Amino acid sequence: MRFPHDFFFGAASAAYQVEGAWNEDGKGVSNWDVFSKIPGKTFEGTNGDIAVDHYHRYKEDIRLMAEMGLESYRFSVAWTRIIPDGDGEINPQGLAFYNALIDECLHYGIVPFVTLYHWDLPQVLEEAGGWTNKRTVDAFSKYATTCFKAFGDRVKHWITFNETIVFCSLGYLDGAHPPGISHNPRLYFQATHNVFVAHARAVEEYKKLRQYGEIGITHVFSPAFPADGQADNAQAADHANQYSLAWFYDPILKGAYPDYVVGQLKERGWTPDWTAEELTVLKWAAPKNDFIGLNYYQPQRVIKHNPTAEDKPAAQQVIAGAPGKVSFDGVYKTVSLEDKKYTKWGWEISPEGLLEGLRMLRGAYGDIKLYITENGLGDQDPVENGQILDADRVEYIREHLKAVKQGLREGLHIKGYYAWSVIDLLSWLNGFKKQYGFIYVDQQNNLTRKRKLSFGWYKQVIANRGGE
Ligand code: BGP
Repeated sequence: MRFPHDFFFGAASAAYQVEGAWNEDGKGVSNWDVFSKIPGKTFEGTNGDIAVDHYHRYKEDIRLMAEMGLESYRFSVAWTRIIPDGDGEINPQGLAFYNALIDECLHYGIVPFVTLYHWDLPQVLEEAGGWTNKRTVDAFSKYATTCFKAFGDRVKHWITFNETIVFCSLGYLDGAHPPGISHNPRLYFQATHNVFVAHARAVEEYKKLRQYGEIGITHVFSPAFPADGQADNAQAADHANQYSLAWFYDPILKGAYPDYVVGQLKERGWTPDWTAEELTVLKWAAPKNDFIGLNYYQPQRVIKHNPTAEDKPAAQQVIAGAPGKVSFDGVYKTVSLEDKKYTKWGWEISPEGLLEGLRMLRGAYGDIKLYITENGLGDQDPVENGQILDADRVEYIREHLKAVKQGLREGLHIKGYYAWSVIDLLSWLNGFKKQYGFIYVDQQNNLTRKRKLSFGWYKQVIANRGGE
């Protein structure tokens, strides 16, 4: 079986991780521009001031993507280029950059898939409370509408937010992302709710414009499975799925929050400040979502945890991170299992987890339209005689594509696969040490681009529509 002709073989990036040019052409300052410069916050003090200089080298990068046969490029827009102070004046130079980027993609027949928010919030809004302040929701509406109007004639695929669970949990439970707050579940849930409302409003705005494209959201997809057959652990996995899956997917797809979590929040005093009008907007927008984007890296293996004095208050299990953390309410814990394979960063490699998770998702939400918007191997790639021989990445993507293929055989509506990442880029907390790209960026030699082994391999996959 080959992949259908309307299935996109793509790859992804995000503005802060690739663009650089952090203060050029009228761009405003983002929360990451500030946060990454606080000593000790990022790996060896790396930041996105230059990143991989995609802002200046996008033409070369897109030419390489075209050579690879890439069908679609998922990238994000930096809010601070479009509206530098968050909700004030529009910056024409910011619009010009993305117009040029989009046109360059279209010139080669590469379909642009645009994420509006991949974590770089205007600093002015962050200082006013970020996603916990409803002013940010209004500001996002204005920003999103500006993008739809400016680019919507050529961009027909929109993702509002990337991984709400990650930027909210790392921002308000773990303190590892801006605004750097730890152990505050009340703010965490408030921020997630505000993001869902901002998403719903953007869907509303987009549909009003009648641009006849599609709009959705990208969530982390890290389904939880019990570590073994014990009933307690099965219950703990259910609990994990309620908090890390249902809390995020239900308001988008069902237009209402899961009763179980709502009850728990009430008991603990963590219920967000939500209005009847906001809850109605969620309900209204739910059936208008065109798709859900899934970022799949690994499943969660879960056991029940009995909190002790030492580990409370516990940090949030960060979904995209390595196992070993206790959930923020202390109820469960994620573990590594001896019979599983892990990356150098301790992320489980499990194509089966993707397939099983997809089946679980269908059970909960029916036959929805899906894109795999991120999946890939973070590695320190082996360089031999100047060649980047990332055979492990080839193996990783090959196996995950097989799982996607099996999902298609079973009738799932998966419409595309975006490898993370198209090019080596800045990892938020791991700097340039951890690479994901098909295109290598030589940090020692003026950021020169080189094709990796995986580049030629993915090219073949695309040319043969999934046959090798
Ligand atoms: C996802 C993010 C990406 C990317 C990826 C890999 O959570 O959407 O932006 O960073 O994870 O993460 P890392 O760089 O931490 O390995």
